[in-house]
Amino acid sequence: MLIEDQHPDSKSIMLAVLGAPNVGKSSLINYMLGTDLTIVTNRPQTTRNRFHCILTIDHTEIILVDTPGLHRSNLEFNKRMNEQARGGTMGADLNLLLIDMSHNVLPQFQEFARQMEEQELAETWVVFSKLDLVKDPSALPIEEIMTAAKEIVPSITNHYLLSSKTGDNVHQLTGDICDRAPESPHHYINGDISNRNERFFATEYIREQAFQLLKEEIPYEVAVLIEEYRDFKDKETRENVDTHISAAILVNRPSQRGIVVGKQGSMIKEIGTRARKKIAAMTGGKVHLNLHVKVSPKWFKNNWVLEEIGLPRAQDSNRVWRAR
Ligand SMILES: Nc1nc2c(ncn2[C@@H]2O[C@H](COP(=O)(O)OP(=O)(O)O)[C@@H](O)[C@H]2O)c(=O)[nH]1
Ligand SMILES: [Mg+2]
Repeated sequence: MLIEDQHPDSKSIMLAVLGAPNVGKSSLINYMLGTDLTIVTNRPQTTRNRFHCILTIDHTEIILVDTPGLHRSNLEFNKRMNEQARGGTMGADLNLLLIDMSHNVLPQFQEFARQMEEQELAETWVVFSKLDLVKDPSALPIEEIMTAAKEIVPSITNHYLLSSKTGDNVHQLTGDICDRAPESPHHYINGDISNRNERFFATEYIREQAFQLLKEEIPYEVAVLIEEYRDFKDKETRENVDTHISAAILVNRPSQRGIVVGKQGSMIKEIGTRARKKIAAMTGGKVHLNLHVKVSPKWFKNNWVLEEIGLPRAQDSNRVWRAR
């Protein structure tokens, strides 16, 4: 959708934010937006869906597409996440390929090229992330690395070294993105920061806390389904005063129920308390959050659940009966 009657200097650019799990894609987006919109944890594969985050600077609209990190897998669930990641490059004017500087960098380019298969990519800027973790960045043979990288990913034209923790060099990147943006009407109303609604982010914030608080493999076997989401508005001001949310935390195995509930309900209470704070910061009103745990064996193979959490069938989905 295009918004009519726009300023003649309007510019708009869409960027796909790409890279392996845990390289710092969501952190960079949050830093650029200036809010903790998209969820960040110290575990790989936290982001499961792709969505738009929007930042407007003067008359320039920057649409950042957060994507799950690409990773090799034959599991249906992972195939659908990979599809979300690959689909993020469609329609993008520019790709930001994040490479974690605190690890060996060239294999990350190779893995990216393998994952993208033969897909044609728009112009790609490399973002070497986590600069703060590198002791002596000037000792890195960046020019050599870039020459090798361009052979692996030919769409690369430019590169940045930055940290989303300290903010070093992020403004330089943001400025260059603004300069690169083509003249175009805006796609979102000024003030919108995402194409996903508060209900989507509510599930994300619950999942974020589950990811942070639960140990080992359990977070990966957790999904969050909203069962009820109701806003109550003030009769006069029409402002949100109260949001009532009921959500189920799905687990794969009966033994996981007790772990998510915790001793005398302490774990689920903690997840709820932390998530509620983040949701309330988003809605600006009071939030009543009711969480319960539901055992749903192999939910990650269940098409209904996958659709419900925003992962429709992928091109290479296992099911032969997929809808065309
Ligand atoms: N030290 C440091 N850590 C970072 C930086 N960017 C991200 N991280 C951490 O790396 C982890 C993964 O970040 P996240 O943004 O979720 O990565 P994503 O999976 O690519 O979206 C989190 O623990 C972040 O706090 C950075 O610039 N410096
Ligand atoms: Mg992420």
